[in-house]
Amino acid sequence: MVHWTAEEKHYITSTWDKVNVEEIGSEALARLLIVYPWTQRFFSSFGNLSSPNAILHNSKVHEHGKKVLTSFGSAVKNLDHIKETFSDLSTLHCEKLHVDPENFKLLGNILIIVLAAHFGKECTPAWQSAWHKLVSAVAHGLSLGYH
Ligand code: HEG
Repeated sequence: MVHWTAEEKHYITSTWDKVNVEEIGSEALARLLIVYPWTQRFFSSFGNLSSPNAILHNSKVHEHGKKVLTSFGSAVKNLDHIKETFSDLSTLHCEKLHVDPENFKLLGNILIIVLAAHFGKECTPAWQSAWHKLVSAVAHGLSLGYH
């Protein structure tokens, strides 16, 4: 189990309380699809992903980004049980969706960049360290069901 200091919990929850999951989630997913275009292959049913502008304004990207970040939020609410929280989703991403778990790390890093862009003043080294620890724990939890 990952151990969290009171300071780390503070950096995570105080920022999370201000996050608009649709805005930040869609921005993070859109940036993933733009910066790492091979990730688009998982979203062939999402329609037009042919340019950065198309991706940023694609309503399915917005919807799915919101879904993913809402789910990410369950880690914030269950910091001491991240593995258990993502065990079903891990199996789903492995067995049904065939998503390479390396992509969870890419999305986590992009999420930190998007959060830093929105909440720049909070982005101290201690804040970054807490958030890196969180996105790594989520990526790890999501990869445990792979075989
Ligand atoms: Mg995944 C579906 C969560 C990263 C590709 N993802 C889902 C769903 C959730 C979720 C909650 C809906 C599951 C359901 O319908 O029961 N995803 C989730 C989290 C994270 C993540 C929490 C990382 C923080 N997902 C992720 C990444 C990719 C991906 C990096 C691919 C690059 N997810 C993916 C696809 C689907 C989901 C292709 C199915 C989309 C659809 O067709 O509706």
